[in-house]
Amino acid sequence: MKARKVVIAIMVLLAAASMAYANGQKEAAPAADAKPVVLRLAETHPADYPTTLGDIRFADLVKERTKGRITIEVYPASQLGQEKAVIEQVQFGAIDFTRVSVSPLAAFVPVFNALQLPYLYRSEEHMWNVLLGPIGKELFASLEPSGFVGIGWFEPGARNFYNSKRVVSKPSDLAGLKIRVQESELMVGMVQGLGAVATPMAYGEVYSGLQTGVIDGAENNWPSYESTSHYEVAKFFTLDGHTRVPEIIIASKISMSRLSEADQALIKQAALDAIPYQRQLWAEREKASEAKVRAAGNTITVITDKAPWQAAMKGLYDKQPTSIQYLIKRIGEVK
Ligand code: BDP
Repeated sequence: MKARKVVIAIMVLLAAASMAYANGQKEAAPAADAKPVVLRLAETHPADYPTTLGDIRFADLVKERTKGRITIEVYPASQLGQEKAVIEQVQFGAIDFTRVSVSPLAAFVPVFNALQLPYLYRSEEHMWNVLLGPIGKELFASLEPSGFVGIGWFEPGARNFYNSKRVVSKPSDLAGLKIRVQESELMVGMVQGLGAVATPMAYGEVYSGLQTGVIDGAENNWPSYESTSHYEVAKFFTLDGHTRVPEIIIASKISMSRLSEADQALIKQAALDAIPYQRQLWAEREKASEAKVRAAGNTITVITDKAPWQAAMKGLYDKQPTSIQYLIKRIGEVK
């Protein structure tokens, strides 16, 4: 009888000890003996641009929350390459993270075209409700088979046409102008629909393209138009707000798979937590850039009636495959 009680007591003690060990292991594993990790993030914009500052906030949060164990080095100003080449390197795990426009990413994962159609969102708020809701999550998941992990979104502002030749106040004014677009088939289609000549080109080549006359114009938001000095060589700006092309932070699936589950979750959370800061900086920079361009005396044409622009781009919607048509419908239903 006594011996049986002793055996039971020992078993209970052993079970308790092994549970305590397991719990301790769970909590201690990521922090205690894991080695320091240094990862790289590629950014196309200069060091003081809102997306770059958002990337740095993300990196700081990761550093702080891992007590310095994981460092993410942010490389601004296309130091690691132009967006398309960087996305390829992220796919191979040669670069760990990048913040890019969804436009070149859609060349790798075409379902992302659904996020960059012209006049898709009713407002900035509508876009954010899409990105942070179920559709945004599904799109993150759709990146994985191609070797990417979606971790965050940043504010892109609305894009507008600009050129060095003339005032553009209706779509037909664009006829024959050579307009640079991002490296995206959809953007080529959009500009062709407007009757202009679409020239896909990396962002970093646009300034010299405008200066040498290889292209007549391009399209972008206020901060990009200003920070690249495109406004100095293409002085006619048309506020038509044709697209909002979300900015996204992606990680390499190869790089992420080398980290513990807990670290992967921490990184994803840090990217989401950097969003409000970037949005705040964006709002400020958008105003500052507009003020600088206006002060420079550029010709700004405000489009109040967007109907002819929307009509010219309708064909693009009709051309989309059913998977995208389905998403467009769901995006329209988001409040
Ligand atoms: C800017 C995006 C940047 C793109 C660029 C472009 O922030 O990621 O590379 O447009 O037009 O607005 O290529």
